[in-house]
Amino acid sequence: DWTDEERATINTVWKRVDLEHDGGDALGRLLLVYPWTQRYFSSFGSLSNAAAIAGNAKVQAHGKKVLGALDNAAHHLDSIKATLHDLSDIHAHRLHVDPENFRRFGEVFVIVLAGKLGSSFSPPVQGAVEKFFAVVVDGLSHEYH
Ligand code: ZNH
Repeated sequence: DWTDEERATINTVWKRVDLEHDGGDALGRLLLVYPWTQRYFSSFGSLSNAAAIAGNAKVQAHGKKVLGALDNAAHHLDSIKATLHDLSDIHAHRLHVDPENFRRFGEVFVIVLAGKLGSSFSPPVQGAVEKFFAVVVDGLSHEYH
């Protein structure tokens, strides 16, 4: 359940998200900081260093796709699990992505946001964003069994 303050905070923060670029930035960080996550993206071409990752159009395009799903979740705070049901099923049974990576993606996304928002990324803002990602990770992990 969300407090009015959490809802307002997530709404405000989400307006600052750049749907075009922030997902690619976060995915790029994931691939660099946790290089073993690159195994899921063997068709993406060179991911050998920061410049290759940043300049990789497939990484950017995939980050945008991921962020589109997060955008949808941010607009359906009361039904995140249902909203992510099909994606959870795909990641569990077709893509076989270790769900631990959803948590890691949340962490790098929080870091991207913190960098953008600077001093307006206050502790309460971080709290609301972390809670949002916890619920998203829970939803994405739901069909793993
Ligand atoms: Zn993921 C895919 C979302 C995380 C891996 N994804 C995907 C998609 C989406 C997503 C929307 C598309 C689907 C279709 O096509 O139908 N993701 C997502 C989200 C998240 C994620 C929301 C979080 C938050 N993923 C992730 C991670 C990983 C992944 C972390 C690893 C590491 N995905 C993936 C893959 C894929 C996907 C591999 C497929 C790709 C291609 O294109 O093939």
